[in-house]
Amino acid sequence: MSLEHYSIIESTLREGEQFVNAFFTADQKIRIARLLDAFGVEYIELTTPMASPQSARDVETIARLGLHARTLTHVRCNLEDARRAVETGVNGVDVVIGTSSQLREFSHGKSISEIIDLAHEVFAYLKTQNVEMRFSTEDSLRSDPADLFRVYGEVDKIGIDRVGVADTVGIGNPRQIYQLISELRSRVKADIEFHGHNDTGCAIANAYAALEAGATHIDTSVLGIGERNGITSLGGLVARLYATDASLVAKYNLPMLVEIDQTVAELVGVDIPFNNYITGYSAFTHKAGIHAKAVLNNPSTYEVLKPEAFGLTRYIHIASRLTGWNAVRYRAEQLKLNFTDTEIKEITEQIKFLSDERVLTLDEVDTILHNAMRAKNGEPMIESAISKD
Ligand code: HCA
Ligand code: CU
Repeated sequence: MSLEHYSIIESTLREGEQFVNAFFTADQKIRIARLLDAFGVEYIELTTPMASPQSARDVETIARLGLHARTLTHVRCNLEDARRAVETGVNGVDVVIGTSSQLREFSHGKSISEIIDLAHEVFAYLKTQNVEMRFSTEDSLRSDPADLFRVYGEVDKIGIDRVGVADTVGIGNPRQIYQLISELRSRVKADIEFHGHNDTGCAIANAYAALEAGATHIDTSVLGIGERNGITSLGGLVARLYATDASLVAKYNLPMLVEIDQTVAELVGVDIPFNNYITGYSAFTHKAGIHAKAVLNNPSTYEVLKPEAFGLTRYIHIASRLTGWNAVRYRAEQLKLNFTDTEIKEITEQIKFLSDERVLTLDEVDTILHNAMRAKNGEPMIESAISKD
């Protein structure tokens, strides 16, 4: 298991640009690159300079920012693309070509032998250029394993740095990814990268299985944005690794995730999904009385991620019929209101009763608490939002 020595290849500025709503300007790309760099990702992958003149200028600009992260650009397996990639000044070139029968037939029309010949030509050139070299097989999961291992074996003999497995269509499950990467690990010397799409909800689990099987590099994008519904998300991978062992992600500036997710969400015109890993609206909210009681005693009862590690705080939701008196007492203490347990239990019954009638807000619950204290002290009630209805 190479979990301790993995690197993130952050592809928001390549795969992420393939998300339907992504139209990053040069300034926006620089902003994203700097945020990711400050977070501490090891690599930033950029759209091919062949895409458009502006794309080429943007790769050149970001390659010259002097980031800590190494810059990569992503190109097709041909000499012209490889030359143009090197000219941009990036640290590494990620070469990709489809190996499944679907892509060989309907995309580039090349046989496995022709793919191997092209790879020889491209890497013979790149080897003279002092750049990191990666070769990846698009649609690896639907490729014939015999073809895959033949191609990977050939590029490994050339002495490239990294081979990539790409689940381009999101069809793989963790067991299949584990098997494929384990087999590949036993066959090549090169580092192994995994790139997984999320069409069937397995992208994070697959990336994790890849690491367990010996992969050394994982592709991510912020919020998982990419073609269709995207790939392994940066925050999701971090959450998965943190839950295994917080030291695995100690190298990253975790509190920056919130700003990173918010920035990219805004730039592509979406909200952060409510159920997003770490930064989702409800990620650290506890509601049922039984959960709230235990979390108040010890957060690890229902939290495998510590909100404080990400600069966030947990929230105990009390304005519902599922609430419990421990949670209500906690809220009363926050408001500096002292009740006996019997009183708190009565107030809790009142909250439950009202919640059965309609949705309550936290403000309304606070008013109930304040009024209970006033009643206890013989003071007049404050005007209650509840009675207005
Ligand atoms: C794509 C290409 C790719 C490449 C992945 C890689 C994929 O189809 O847009 O270079 O490893 O998913 O296969 O993103
Ligand atoms: Cu992809």
